Amino acid sequence: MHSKTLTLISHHLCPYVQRASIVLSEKGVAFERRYIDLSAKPDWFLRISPLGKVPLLAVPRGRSDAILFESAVICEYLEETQGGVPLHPADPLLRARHRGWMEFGSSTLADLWGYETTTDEALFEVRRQALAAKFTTLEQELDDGPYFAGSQFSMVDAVFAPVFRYFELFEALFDSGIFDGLVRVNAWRQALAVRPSVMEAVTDDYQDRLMAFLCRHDAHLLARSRLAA
Ligand SMILES: N[C@@H](CCC(=O)N[C@@H](CS)C(=O)NCC(=O)O)C(=O)O
Repeated sequence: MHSKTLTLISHHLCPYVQRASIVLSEKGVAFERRYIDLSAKPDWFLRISPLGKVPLLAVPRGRSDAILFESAVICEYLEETQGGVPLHPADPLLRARHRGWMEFGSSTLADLWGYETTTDEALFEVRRQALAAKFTTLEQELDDGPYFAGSQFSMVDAVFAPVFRYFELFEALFDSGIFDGLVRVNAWRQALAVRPSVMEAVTDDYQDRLMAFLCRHDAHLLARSRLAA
């Protein structure tokens, strides 16, 4: 690839892509997007993506771009190289703790994948409980907000905003109880949902695409929503 500006190789539903998009927007960095179909990965993509996954960040450099893979790596690179507001704490100990919570976000996404794709009722319940436990742990970590670390938006917020976005549709379909009584987590969800960088990280048809994804997987979540109707 030979790009003129930073280019984020994307997929419309990918939460890891959204992390990078949010960080780019928060830092006021101009970038382009190139969407790919993960069910029919183009050859040019397979040649440059070591794990065959999005996101990739193509960084203009001489005759051919440097390609970065793995969302956390991309976010850290942007933090180190781009201006704008720092998204990590200056204190090394606090920064290390934030990186731990970013990893906690990835683990939450792994639970979410099972929750949204399984056709099996028992497995769905296991994942529902795992997600409830994750958010209960977060409730204990949060302070007065509105963001993870208080008044300043951080990298941990960029990781959790795409996690919470799933639930804008999922909770409308079926009241899972996952967020019951989690006052701080619920306030955090609301603050993230209206942040411009978060809103701009997906296209307007995001919810339609997510619904189509659930239908393609014949997700148990849809069966629960039919029961609840
Ligand atoms: N650890 C990776 C995870 C990225 C990832 O799982 N991306 C998914 C889409 S959300 C993907 O590209 N999947 C394609 C595949 O596994 O074939 C990161 O943080 O970037």
